[in-house]
Amino acid sequence: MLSTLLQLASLAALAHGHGYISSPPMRMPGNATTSACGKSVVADIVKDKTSHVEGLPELAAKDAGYHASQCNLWLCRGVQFADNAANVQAYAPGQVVNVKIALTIPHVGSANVSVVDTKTNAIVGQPLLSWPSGYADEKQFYGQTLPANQTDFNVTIPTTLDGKCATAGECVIQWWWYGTGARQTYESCIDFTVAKV
Ligand SMILES: *[C@@H]1O[C@H](CO)[C@@H](O)[C@H](O)[C@H]1NC(C)=O
Ligand SMILES: *[C@@H]1O[C@H](CO)[C@@H](O)[C@H](O)[C@H]1NC(C)=O
Ligand SMILES: *[C@@H]1O[C@H](CO)[C@@H](O)[C@H](O)[C@H]1NC(C)=O
Ligand SMILES: *[C@@H]1O[C@H](CO)[C@@H](O)[C@H](O)[C@H]1NC(C)=O
Ligand SMILES: [Cu+2]
Repeated sequence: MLSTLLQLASLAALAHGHGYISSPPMRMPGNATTSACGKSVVADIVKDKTSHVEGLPELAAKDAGYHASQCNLWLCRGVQFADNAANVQAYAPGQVVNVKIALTIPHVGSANVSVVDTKTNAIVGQPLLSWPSGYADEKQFYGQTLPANQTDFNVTIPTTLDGKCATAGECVIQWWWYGTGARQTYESCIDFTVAKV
């Protein structure tokens, strides 16, 4: 009985997916994230790469491998740069970059795509794209009328960075989505550099 319940619970957890950046390659956890955030957080994201942030802090707190000073779950779900160092995108100021989102379960809310300073977790300048409301609306999603530009869009690399984000790991492009009714946050990150011109 208990094992059946556990199986059902894990199936539900697997099915409860939401969204992630499918292109360019997003940060996925590896050993550096295990060292910073602990095994439980890594297992959660590996099991479901669309998973939300809420729930992770509680999971992490119970894990001896979690180091709050090194693991900010509210930036890229805590996934560390070192685990994605092989996938750093080199962009030029003004370059148009296509981004694709795998959206598996909708929750209407707000979203933005932003350059984020990884030291401060602050958006650099203005969001590259922003949906103040109406993102991932259930009615549109299940009615197959979700605007294509919510999951396949272009962002333009700012021309005003002036040397900021020149070093790999300094900045990420983060897709951030908050489902208002579900009270769930999704974060997915692209590592990139922009050379100073
Ligand atoms: C990650 O850690 C595991 C277990 O400690 C080890 O076997 C593996 O070689 C490590 N991988 C990398 C890429 O360092
Ligand atoms: C944009 O994303 C950030 C996370 O990077 C979040 O804190 C902020 O509330 C979002 N703003 C809007 C208007 O969606
Ligand atoms: C996205 O597409 C919708 C129509 O599906 C359009 O109304 C809207 O202006 C587009 N938004 C952007 C930012 O291009
Ligand atoms: C993105 O930009 C490319 C090149 O400018 C263009 O061909 C493509 O249609 C754009 N995609 C979207 C979703 O706007
Ligand atoms: Cu949900």
